[in-house]
Amino acid sequence: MTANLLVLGGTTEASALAQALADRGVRACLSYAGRTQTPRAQPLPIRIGGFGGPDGLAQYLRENAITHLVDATHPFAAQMSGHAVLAAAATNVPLLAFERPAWRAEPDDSWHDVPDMAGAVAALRGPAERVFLALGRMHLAAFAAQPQHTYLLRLVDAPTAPLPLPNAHAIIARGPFDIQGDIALMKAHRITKLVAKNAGGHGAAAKIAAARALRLPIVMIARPAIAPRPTADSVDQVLAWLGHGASPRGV
Ligand code: 3Y8
Ligand code: NAP
Repeated sequence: MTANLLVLGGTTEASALAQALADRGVRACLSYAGRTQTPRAQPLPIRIGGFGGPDGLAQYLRENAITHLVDATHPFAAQMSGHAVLAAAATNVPLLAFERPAWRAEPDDSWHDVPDMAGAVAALRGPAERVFLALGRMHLAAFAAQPQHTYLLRLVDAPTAPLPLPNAHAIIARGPFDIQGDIALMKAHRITKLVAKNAGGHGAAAKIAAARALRLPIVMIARPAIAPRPTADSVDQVLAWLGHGASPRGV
């Protein structure tokens, strides 16, 4: 059977997989939700936009004769991942989640682990600080419950509406980021605390290493639970699952 993949993308891992699949001439399409204005150019055909829930995804799989579904979305894209489990089961299309391991605190780190976004908001109770809220755009409004802080925000696209936080400065930047750049950024803004999702991977890790270098405390948001599914944590494991040898680029 000739493979015909649908890769749910939006991460560094998805981009690395897309390159490996293109290098091997594997027929595949990379899917984006349409959260950003100009997603990174890819070496595979892309599609942009939701499917219309799990049934919509199942219909897409059938109509496009998809043979394999790879969920390479971000660990916090829990709804998409849940829909992928349901649609794969409904259509008997094999599913593999390509996900990166969570970050782990090192001995001298000062992490305040919280279970979810509400926990992160609660963790910011207390006197005014200078907080680097490196969560993107979608969850900013929740932090209006802690207006006493001065916030540094990093967004992929320029905001189209006023920011929901009274004292906030937004920089517009798309990762992956680098440690020296994030150290300089946090120093320039006299950051005293970082709030981050436990995204894992390399593309968002710079700020964690930068906070470590500056000995700053981190409010670390744990990943949401996702229904059980087979997982891989490297491009080569995905290629092996597809019946291909290791990628020629060793990615
Ligand atoms: C639309 C696709 C690639 C993928 C690159 C990774 C790395 C750089 C770091 C910080 C944290 C954050 C955010 C982040 C990173 C990678 C990866 C990653 C974090 C793009 C992209 C899409 C998105 C969506 C966007 C969210 C936001 C989250 C910014 C493309 C660039 C904070 C997550 O404005 C918005 O609506 C943005 C929304 C979901 C989280 C949020 O709640 O706001 N990602 N990010 C995907 C789609 O449409 O399907 O534009 O090219 C992809 C990447 N962002 O190919 O190299 O793999 O994680 N993305 C977090 O991790 O906390 C930034 O500033 O340090
Ligand atoms: P989510 O909350 O899990 O999904 C919400 C809805 O968005 C899904 O039900 C689906 O709509 C649509 N969707 C999500 N990902 C999609 C994809 N790759 N292709 C097509 N439709 C998709 O997702 P999210 O957290 O908003 O993340 C959206 C995208 O940003 C994903 O590609 C993810 O990998 C990327 N991303 C997210 C984060 C983050 O922090 N959440 C970080 C980096 C990158 P329907 O129900 O209509 O199908």
